[in-house]
Parts: sequence; structure tokens; C-alpha cells
Amino acid sequence: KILVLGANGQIGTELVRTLCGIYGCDNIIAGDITEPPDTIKHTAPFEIINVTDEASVRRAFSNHKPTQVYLLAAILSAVGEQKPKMAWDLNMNGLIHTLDLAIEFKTAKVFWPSSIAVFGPHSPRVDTPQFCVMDPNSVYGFSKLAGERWCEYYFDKYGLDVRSLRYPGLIGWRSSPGGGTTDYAVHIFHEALKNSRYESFLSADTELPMMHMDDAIRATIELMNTPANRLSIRSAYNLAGLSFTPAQLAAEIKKHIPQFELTYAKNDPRQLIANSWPRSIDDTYARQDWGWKPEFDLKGLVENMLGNLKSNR
Ligand code: VAH
Repeated sequence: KILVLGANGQIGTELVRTLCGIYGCDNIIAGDITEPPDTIKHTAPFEIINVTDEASVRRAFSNHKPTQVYLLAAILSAVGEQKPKMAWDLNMNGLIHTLDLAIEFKTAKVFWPSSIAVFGPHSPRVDTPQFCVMDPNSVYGFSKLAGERWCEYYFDKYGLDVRSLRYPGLIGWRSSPGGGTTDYAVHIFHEALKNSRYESFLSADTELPMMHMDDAIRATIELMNTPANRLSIRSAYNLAGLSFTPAQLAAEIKKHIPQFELTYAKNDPRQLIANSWPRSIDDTYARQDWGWKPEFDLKGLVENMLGNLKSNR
């Protein structure tokens, strides 16, 4: 069985769908803290699993003896600043419960997402390298940095085959983002189609590393399928798609919706988080270790998002 924890989230929803396609829905267990909302139609069996409750996660491991576990449950950057202790508890204890149980139940492979949020104000901001100063100042960011340290520790000390990617902001049409700083880049498409206007909570020139969800899911599957002896990074791989600003995204949307208007909110707390993150990422190690290459550029991403949102309304 393959266990997906946090299955109702922006990434989890898409991972369950992809893993069903590869391994068959009967071999997937989708777990989350609440039943999926009506907007999510999981094709895999679903059960309530609370990753902050060790007994709940233990029951899942004991019942299903998973060969692979994907732990996507997390509180993201913006919500994490509103609920710092809950974010630390969920992001850290959820991971440690999962790592310990993966060892106890001999799970072959574990995936856990990190993020570009692990970089901070003193990290190089352009072509941010795999190794550099990392002083994240969001709870989410330093929970992901600490999580990377735990993953590498469990690999080095116990030989657990846990793998991780530092995802950029993810943009997909099949699921909604959940409380992050990059969420504007998803909401903008829904609003453009509905109202031909959107108010961005990030300023016009805020350049951030982004990626189409299809590229992120493919990178995840490629990483998990790479022979272990080819992997040189056991914290989390830098992974790059494309970088853009809200103004550049709006200009590309205008090519399809000429009357689209983007306005800008002032003093949104998420601007401070975005200001501490890289503008672009150097993903040399992912390219070297498994031949990573993104497929979506800005033109292709906008066409794909608008096209799919239109035909799936
Ligand atoms: C967030 N979408 O905004 C997440 C992600 C790089 C951004 O970690 O918090």
C-alpha cells in the first residue's frame, strides 16, 4: 500500500490522483484530518488520519504496512505566522511520528516536501544554491529547515530512504492552495476568468520561484523512482521551474483576457515573507542526479491554467 498523509491538500490531492494512475487506486490510502470537501473526489480509499496524534498514524501504519509514505500534511507560511505553535507542532511532530513509524514498520521509501521557504534574508537571492546561509524567519520556513535536518539524520543514522524537494510556489488547476504566500498565483487565474480583475497581496515587482503542479508532481515521481545510490542530497533538493512577478504574470494573462486588471493591496503580511525568499533557484543537483528539467514556461503555464479552468468550470 502507498499512504498519502495530507491527501486533501493542494499537493496531496494531485499526488493521490497520480499515484492511483501508476499503482492502481486499491493500492493507495488517502489520509487527512477531515473528510475530503465536496470539491475533492478522491478515487483512492480515504480515512481520517491525524499526523499530530502518534496513535492515529500508528494505526495507519499497522493496518496498511505501507511500502511508501508521502507526508504532505503541513501548515503553510501565511497561516503559520497566525498559528506559530500549531504550525511547529504539526510540521515537526507530524514528520517525526512518520519517520519513527517508517523505521518500525520498515517502509521502503518516504517522501516529505520542503520548500524555498528554508532560505532567508541572508541567503543569496538569485540562483540560490543548494548550500548557503539559511536564516528563514517564518515558522513554516524554519520548521521545513529543521525537517530537512531530521530527514538527513534518519537517513544517515538509521538508513531510512527518505527523500525531499524544496518546492517553489506551486500552481495547479485541479486543487486549491492552502494558506501560503504564493497562493496569489493560483487565485489570480480563477479571478481573471470570473471577474477579469484581481487584487494581488504581493507587490508588482515581487519575483518568486514558481512551478506548474504537473512539473512538481513529475519531479516527485522522478525523484522517488531514482535508484538510491544516485542521490547525493538527503536533506532536500533545490528544484526550479520558472520565476516571475505578479506584473509579469498579469501581462501574460492579458494576452488571453485583454481587459484583465491587476491591482495591488498594501501592507499585506505575506509581503514580508516573500521579501525574505529567493527570486530564483539553482537546481544543479536535481539536474545532475536524475536529469531534472521543467516543462512549463510562463506562456505554457498561463495557457494550461486558463484552458483547463475554462473547460473544468
Ligand atoms: C507557501 N506555497 O507559500 C507554499 C510554499 C514556496 C511557497 O512553501 O507557503
